[in-house]
Amino acid sequence: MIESFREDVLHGLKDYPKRLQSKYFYDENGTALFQRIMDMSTYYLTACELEIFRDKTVELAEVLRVEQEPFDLIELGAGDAMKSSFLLKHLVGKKVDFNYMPIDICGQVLSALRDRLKQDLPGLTVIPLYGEYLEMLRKATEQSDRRKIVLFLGSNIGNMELEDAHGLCRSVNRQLKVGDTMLIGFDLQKNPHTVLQAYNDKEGITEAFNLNLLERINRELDADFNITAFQHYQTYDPMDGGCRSYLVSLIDQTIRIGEEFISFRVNEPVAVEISRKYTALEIDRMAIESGFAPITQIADSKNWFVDAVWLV
Ligand code: AVJ
Repeated sequence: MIESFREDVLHGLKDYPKRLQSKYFYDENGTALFQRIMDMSTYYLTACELEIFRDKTVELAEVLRVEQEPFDLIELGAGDAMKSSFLLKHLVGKKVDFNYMPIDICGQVLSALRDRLKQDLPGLTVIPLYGEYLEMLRKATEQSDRRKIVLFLGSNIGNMELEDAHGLCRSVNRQLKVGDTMLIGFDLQKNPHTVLQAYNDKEGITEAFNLNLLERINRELDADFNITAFQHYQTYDPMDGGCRSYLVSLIDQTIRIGEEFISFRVNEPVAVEISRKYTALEIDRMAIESGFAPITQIADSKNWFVDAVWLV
């Protein structure tokens, strides 16, 4: 994993314009910072999807056809599984026959999740899968023939450019069989101020979250970034739903990464994250173009966020 991190970082920083991949945010520090983001009042996404899972648990269970047992419930990027826990609790309470397979790229997060679920839901079979989405999904499909329900929550799909998001959904679709289901969380386009504020807090938590990527490169790849020489810059374009964050170099500087050197000009931006916002129409289109049948979209009371249910 270290090798591909180094390759991806160097490849992105030698390109023009420079870029880094936001999937590398989530080391132990980054995961803790993301927890703090989820606690911010302006970061509405978590609260919206939590409301859906808390208040519409029965509806979710129904559209996922959980009465068709047994099945494997696979969660891509499970994190602390706060939202899915409402569904897990409901299913365990109804003695539904299923395995829970959380996938995450943060090992600490996965073992903490397994420990918590052992405590809170002792009747649940948990099979943690540590690694990248598609590799681990492959592992899960190889392990058993049971029907699959794949959860991809939290608008994690938003972290991909449109074509990449389509590509991921198509890859997931190819690994699934007729009758399998995918439930996927999308943040909807809304008032642009609301979106921008969620990613541009004055407390600097989002900035620290972004800068942690440079610190992670220092820690893991023997680099010498001075993080005070970079600044977080956030944009939201309501015309295309792209909410993008950049790290801007504040001075002319040359950074060493292992044995390589990368130069930054003053005010040169590095693209680090997209958190794409969707329309309901784009979501259905994505389902169809990646081989799924869109069944329904379940929204929160503000209609800011939806969990879309797609059938293979
Ligand atoms: C974890 C990918 C859903 O894009 O909204 C939060 C990450 N980045 N604030 C998002 C994030 C900046 C978050 N996701």
